[in-house]
Amino acid sequence: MARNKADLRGLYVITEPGLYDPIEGARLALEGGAHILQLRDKNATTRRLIEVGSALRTLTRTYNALLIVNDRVDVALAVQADGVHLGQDDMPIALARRIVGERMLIGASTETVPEARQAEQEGADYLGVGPMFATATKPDAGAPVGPQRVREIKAVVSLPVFGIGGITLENASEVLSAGADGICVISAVFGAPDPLEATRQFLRLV
Ligand code: 3NM
Repeated sequence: MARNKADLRGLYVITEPGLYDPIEGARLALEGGAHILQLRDKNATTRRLIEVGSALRTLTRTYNALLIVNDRVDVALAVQADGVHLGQDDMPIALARRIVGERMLIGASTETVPEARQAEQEGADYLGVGPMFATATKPDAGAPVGPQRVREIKAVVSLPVFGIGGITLENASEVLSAGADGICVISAVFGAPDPLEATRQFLRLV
């Protein structure tokens, strides 16, 4: 499955069932040009994750985009995703690597420079760094770390870095100017009146 790591840049859109139907939302984001799509649903059953993930696998192949599954190594393998994204409380990266092998991408959520260094040492392929700004989408996210954190992390790791958290059309350029290889967005796309148009506008920035 795994694709070239050079694909790890650009616009990374994450599903949020509370805001938009994940399959229809994914179709709009991909039509708008999103490069990477993540299946994220903290409440779905395993059966439902596999159903939605399989549909997203078909869509992402059609649009030549990467598919990443949040948290769940087993679901990522089951739907033949390109990668799995792991938070600080999920399976340790090195252990996930033993399970998924070298071909699958592993992303890691990091907030601090030590976490970023550690994720790189454990074998992550890319980092999500955030929250960049205040976000209502993830109530348990910590205080915003700001685009400066991207600059600090890019100075010490050699992995692609995506800013995440509270990113909008208005502030995305601050994150990119800090050296981010891409941006992750949820509500700025799926909370927008027209997710397709919102995606197209982000595409002009990345
Ligand atoms: N992870 P929005 S912030 C899923 O900081 C997620 O690691 C974050 O949603 C982190 O684009 C976040 O609507 C929510 O702010 C991002």
